[in-house]
Amino acid sequence: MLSETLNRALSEQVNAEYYSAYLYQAMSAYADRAGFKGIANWLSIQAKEEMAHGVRIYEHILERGGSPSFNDIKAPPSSYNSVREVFEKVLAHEISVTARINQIASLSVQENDHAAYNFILWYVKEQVEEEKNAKDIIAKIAIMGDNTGLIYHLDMELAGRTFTDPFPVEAADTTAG
Ligand code: OFO
Repeated sequence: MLSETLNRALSEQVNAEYYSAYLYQAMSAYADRAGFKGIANWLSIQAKEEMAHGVRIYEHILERGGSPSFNDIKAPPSSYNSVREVFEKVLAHEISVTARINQIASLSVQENDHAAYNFILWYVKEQVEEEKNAKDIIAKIAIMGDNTGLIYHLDMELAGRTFTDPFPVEAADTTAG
């Protein structure tokens, strides 16, 4: 059974994951309008992944006998000045999400809740990947500078991203993270 504190922290994280989805969908709309369809695709798939992250936490709360709470999801910024700014904001956002996830991991340890700790470790690992992905794209953009032709090359590369369910096994096995 989840403690009230962890129930609240996990419910807030569901909200944060949904906000991440909302944020990346807004960024995707900006990229689409700016003519970068591939970057829009990458961000839209990122938004879908964030929804899946949120749903999985929601499921864990229920599996543990908790009660998910639902709060307002704040509106994300919708205007950006450049693709570089978008990805710098993706990285800054992911760093803030990592801090939230680490806090839940610490809370699980404090409360001696091994199931919650085991569950949240998947997210700890995921955040390493999320930050690395954003950093890699920012590094590429830094090399490209203001060369619009090269940005279109990045656009074509990011057009190739496809959605993969982050929890294909866990969805069938409710004891897994
Ligand atoms: Fe849910 O991983 Fe990004 O925020």
